[in-house]
Amino acid sequence: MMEAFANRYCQCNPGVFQSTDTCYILSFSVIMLNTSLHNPNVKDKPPFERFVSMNRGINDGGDLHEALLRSLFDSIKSEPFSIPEDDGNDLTHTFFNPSREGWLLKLGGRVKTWKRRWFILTDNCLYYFGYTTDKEPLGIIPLENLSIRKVDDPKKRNCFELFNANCKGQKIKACKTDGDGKVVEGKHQSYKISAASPEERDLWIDAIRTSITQDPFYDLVAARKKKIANKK
Ligand code: 4IP
Repeated sequence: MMEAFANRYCQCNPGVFQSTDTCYILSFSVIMLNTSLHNPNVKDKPPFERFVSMNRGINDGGDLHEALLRSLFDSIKSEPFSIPEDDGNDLTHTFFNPSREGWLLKLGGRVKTWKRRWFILTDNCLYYFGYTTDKEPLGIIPLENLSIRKVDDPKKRNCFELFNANCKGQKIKACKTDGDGKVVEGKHQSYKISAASPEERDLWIDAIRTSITQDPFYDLVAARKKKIANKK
């Protein structure tokens, strides 16, 4: 991780260090400084001069600017590293490295309005957001037991549709955030979605098709529910 961090840091900040090794060593030295300054078991708190001498010659034989070391030292001294608590609500990891992501237009469930949404396909689910920077999705569509096909629409081009092939007329299992910020069940019997081009539509269809999983139990239960409803 430290090596990856050093490589990426140097890529994004060219000219700060002579080599990625410098960044790598300094990063370790900063972690050690954090421990020395803030761990109550360490009695001998290093002064700035010791931090400077620890890092002597690490810039390909040369020294780093004292101003840089000073700002690191002061920053860590005034505030130790803190690792954010995982409260189970942080979805950042979920959306890291998705199978596919991009802008699409989605047709509403009951009110048939087209909305431009940022879609992320990952872990057999399709998520949609208002903006690329949103942390929480507006809606989540688990793809289990759904089907996908190309469809035409009089108003929008390059459409495809997610639907329940075996349980026609039933709502798709999905959730969305309503106007008050509450999470509620989705109301769609199908999701009609429009892509910017036929190529994009086909790429989305292929990616979603690959992500769709089939659970036979789900269909059995749905069929039994339908039978009971018909009897009633
Ligand atoms: C809304 O129309 C939006 O299209 C919603 O999309 C959609 O919810 C609603 O469907 C639809 O009524 P208005 O904004 O014009 O009221 P979004 O949530 O992306 O804003 P979905 O379920 O598609 O997210 P219903 O089924 O809740 O009415």
